[in-house]
Amino acid sequence: MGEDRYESETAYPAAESSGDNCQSLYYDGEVPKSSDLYVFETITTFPYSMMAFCTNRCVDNLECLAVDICDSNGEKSCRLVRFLKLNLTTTDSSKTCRRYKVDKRCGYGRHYDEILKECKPLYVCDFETITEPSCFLEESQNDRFNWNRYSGRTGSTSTGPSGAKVGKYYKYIEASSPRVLGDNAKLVSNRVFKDETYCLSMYYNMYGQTTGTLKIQTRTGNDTAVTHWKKSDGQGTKWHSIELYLPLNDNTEIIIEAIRGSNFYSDIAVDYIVLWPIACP
Ligand SMILES: [Ca+2]
Ligand SMILES: [Ca+2]
Repeated sequence: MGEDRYESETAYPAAESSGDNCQSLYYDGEVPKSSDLYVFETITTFPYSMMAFCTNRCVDNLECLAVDICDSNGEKSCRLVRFLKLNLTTTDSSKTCRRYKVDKRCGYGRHYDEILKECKPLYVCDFETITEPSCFLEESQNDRFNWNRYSGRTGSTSTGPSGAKVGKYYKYIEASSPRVLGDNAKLVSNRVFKDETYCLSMYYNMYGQTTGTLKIQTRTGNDTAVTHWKKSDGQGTKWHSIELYLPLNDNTEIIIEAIRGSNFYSDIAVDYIVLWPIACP
């Protein structure tokens, strides 16, 4: 039923002026109607052409990464979405929206800047490949040990994630011997950033009775590092997400640091770390 209902969208003619705009979105699949998406505008009044209407409000909007066309009980709405969250697929067609992503053909790991009208790097660390050109973080040598790139459940019971949040691989600190209380591992940025607004989004998992601390810092030049976010102790088995405003310039380094707690139940994992060249929601 869900599929058929939406087929009729093509019957709504795009407005004359928006024909080209509609071409810049492509159908990406179904997503749940209710979710923790960052919807920054929802339009419930159904205009003569929902698709064209929504598209017009999305194109030339730096924040708009997708338009969702939703339909429940014959009532249509659309929502403009930024910060696309992952793992949204659902099999319940009564609770889905059709997602149209903005298609600027910048290629993987790049983002179209609607203001500058150019493709810019979208910094992504997904850890799916050992060499990851889009990743802006690397292992620090200025700490006690390195993060592990890993897939599946970590070696110790009752600590660590059961698998990656996105894809197959993630990075984590292995808290077992020889690690001791206070041992730290840092991921540090290896790029020069522009003096612009950035938002860092990240999934993290801090499962374990004796979990230590995970923090996100920036350091400008030789200044003391500034802590922007910090979490300590066990946070349950689930992956959590954060979005964090980071003030960056061409002299700023990003530091993601995990610190081992009092016992080996202290695996800390991260996945799908993205640095967005736009403001946080
Ligand atoms: Ca991953
Ligand atoms: Ca290290």
